Amino acid sequence: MNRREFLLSAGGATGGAAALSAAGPAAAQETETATGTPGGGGNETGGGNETSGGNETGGGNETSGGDGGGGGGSAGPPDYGTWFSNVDNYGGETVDARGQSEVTITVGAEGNGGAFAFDPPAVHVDAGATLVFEWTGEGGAHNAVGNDGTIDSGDPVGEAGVNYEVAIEEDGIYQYVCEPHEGQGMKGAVVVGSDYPTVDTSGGGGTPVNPEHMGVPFQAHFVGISTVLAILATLVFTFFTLKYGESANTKGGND
Ligand SMILES: [Cu+2]
Repeated sequence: MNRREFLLSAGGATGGAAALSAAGPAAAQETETATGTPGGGGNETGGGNETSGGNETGGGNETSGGDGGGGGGSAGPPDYGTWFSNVDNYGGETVDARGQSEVTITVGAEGNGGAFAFDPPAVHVDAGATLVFEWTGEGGAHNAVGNDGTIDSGDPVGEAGVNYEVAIEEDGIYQYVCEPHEGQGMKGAVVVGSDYPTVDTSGGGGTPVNPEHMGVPFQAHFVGISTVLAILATLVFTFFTLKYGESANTKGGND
């Protein structure tokens, strides 16, 4: 073999090696591409973004925050509890009648499967405003009776007209029913003044809670105390070992 043939063959071998090495990464790339496709399936791990829907579970934390701050809220809507759960003509609205000295509530309005409704079912008035209960004459005999006696029109009556008036001086929420039609959902509520139970909508940020009242057993603090003591013991032991202890690398100290 002469030098030229050697160079040619060597070049061919080099070229072959280059081709191999070129094919190698290419194959590797195809492998990576093939891996990339399942990786695209891994984009369905992006379906794990629905784990961010789990953040709405964190919204559930806001619910618990709402529970914590329930007492302190002042700007939320009136808290009727479950009072209106069976009242068809209540749609979540409290009619704002503040600033009016007289507020009319219709008795025997359409609703709850007949003329079995108070209208508006929920109304907000100033303290001392006169509530004028006006009967439509429909739906039979009605009355308006609260469980604390503040609102009490007496026995049910059927005649149309203003059959009852009352002015409430004390702030609060006053719930009342029509006794003959309470079962149909003929119920109402009057919010008086500015001092009344509210639904806290702030979603957390309530009054800071004393950690000792958060349900953590006091014994849990001993875990932290023990940890600190253990660290201190280690530091003291290290100090005395370094200052007075012997080392395999020393030959009897300074003497
Ligand atoms: Cu009634």
